[in-house]
Amino acid sequence: MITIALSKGRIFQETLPLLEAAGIIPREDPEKSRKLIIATNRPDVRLIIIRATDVPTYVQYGAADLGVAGRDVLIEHGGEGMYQPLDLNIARCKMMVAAHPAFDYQQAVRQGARLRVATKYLKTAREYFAAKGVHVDLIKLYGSMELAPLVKLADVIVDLVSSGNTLKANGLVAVADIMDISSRLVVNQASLKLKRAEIQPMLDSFASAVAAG
Ligand code: PRT
Ligand code: MG
Repeated sequence: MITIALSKGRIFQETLPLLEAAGIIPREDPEKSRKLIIATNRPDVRLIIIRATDVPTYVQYGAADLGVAGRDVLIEHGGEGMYQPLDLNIARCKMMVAAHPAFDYQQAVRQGARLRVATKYLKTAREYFAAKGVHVDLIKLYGSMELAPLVKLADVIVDLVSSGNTLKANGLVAVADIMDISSRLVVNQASLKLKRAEIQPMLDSFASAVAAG
């Protein structure tokens, strides 16, 4: 049995065509079903539906053989115990620093001010500001980061931006670009050794489907 870990929403939606290219069709739509284990047309392949941030954990411990996770999530997790053989080029967005327009970020950085940064992405934020020599106090949040500068919890946030609508709706502006984000295929290291005969053809199908755009 091959177990593939996916999260609902954009990752599931954008992984579907890649699964199909590998001849894997889910029996149910996880957006409608409450089942956490979803069978496929292939008796030897099943999907598990978990939170996006939990995907690396299931793959690390071999509870899932394969998974799909954002670069943001993989950086925060650390990526131990898994290979990342393929950038699937899906669920694309940017990791950015954003602030209220009344806060002069560039000037604060030039003056060596200590910045209060609210984010879900502590590791990414810590490394980014350390590399720039900017001193920060990091404030961990679990969501709705855009609120933090509005109520003066933080000077800036580090968050993902795709359309930019969320920043705009909350009157914030992007002030720096940290990195491009997309989702990658992750594979448990032991699974690749022990189940290579089943897994390698899937990797090849995913790779050609990604290359075909
Ligand atoms: O939503 P939930 O709390 O269940 O979990 P999650 O946010 O971890 O999962 P999900 O499915 O929302 O995101 C899964 C992966 O999609 C992330 O790990 C990213 O790699 C990728 N991705 C791509 C995004 C976005 N685009 C994105 N725009 N993840 C989140 N967002 C959020 C962003 O945090 C911000 O709140 O959408 C908002 C901004 O979107 P725009 O379009 O208004 O700019
Ligand atoms: Mg989300």
